[in-house]
Amino acid sequence: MPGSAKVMGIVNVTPDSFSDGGRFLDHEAALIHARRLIAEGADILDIGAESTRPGSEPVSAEDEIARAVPLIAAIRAESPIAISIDTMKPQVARAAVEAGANIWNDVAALRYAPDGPQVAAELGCDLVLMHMRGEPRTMQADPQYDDVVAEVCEFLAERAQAAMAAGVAREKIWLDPGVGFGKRPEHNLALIARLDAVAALGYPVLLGVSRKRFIAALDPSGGAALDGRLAGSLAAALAGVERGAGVLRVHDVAETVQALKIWEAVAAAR
Ligand code: HH2
Repeated sequence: MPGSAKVMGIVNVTPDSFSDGGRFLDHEAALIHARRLIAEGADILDIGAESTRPGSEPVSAEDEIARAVPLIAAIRAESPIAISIDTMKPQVARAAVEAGANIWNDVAALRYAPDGPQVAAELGCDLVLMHMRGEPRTMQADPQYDDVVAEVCEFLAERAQAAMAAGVAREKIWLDPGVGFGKRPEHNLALIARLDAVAALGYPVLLGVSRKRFIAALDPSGGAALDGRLAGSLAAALAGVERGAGVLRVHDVAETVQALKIWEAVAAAR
């Protein structure tokens, strides 16, 4: 139902340092951040151990597991909050679910490895299938679409079918148009504007617009820095909720919770 969106808070554990000391400090900082997002009202925490920013380099499954799993276990030891693992790799998803994660957030929509659909079915957790054109290292090179909304919807419907064909239950599947993943600003805007078309596929819709580059494209002066994109992030998120987004993936949990409260109160006051 439009107007009752959940908030998924982003917790990245992507250290610059690979030394043991660096890893421990990154873990502690991520745990403190997770606690803060829970206190601010997050419904879900999304744990990411591999950056998927445009141009980012891949990380090995072993490194992803070494970063994400201790953090998931530590959060799970102190909170019943829903936890998602943001990974393309089935073996990372498996290790994360064994450590207490409830959701596999897969930006590759089960295309990264041949055993993806099978592992998703075995894990039995909730599953986010996201649209991405290309792969993170090169996806922003020159993305082209004839009809971005129709093409994204067609892709998501096909990936949901592929997941179900492997044994994933229909009610476990969420869809995400993948804002910023192989898309120009006008593609991102069209997808937000027509998010109702994604919602019409009949699955819950997740939307991730927080601090993304299209905000800077529309507001080059204010949005140049990541911390100058909050207002734009909130505006885009609420536009998505109005069109059927059920989950918002965000960095700024407290601000998003407040924006949703006001938006929902206004919607209820009609
Ligand atoms: N965006 C990013 C990562 N994971 N998952 C879903 N389902 N939808 C998204 O839009 C999405 C996602 C962007 O990641 P990155 O640029 O690496 O940075 P951050 O994790 O800080 O948002």
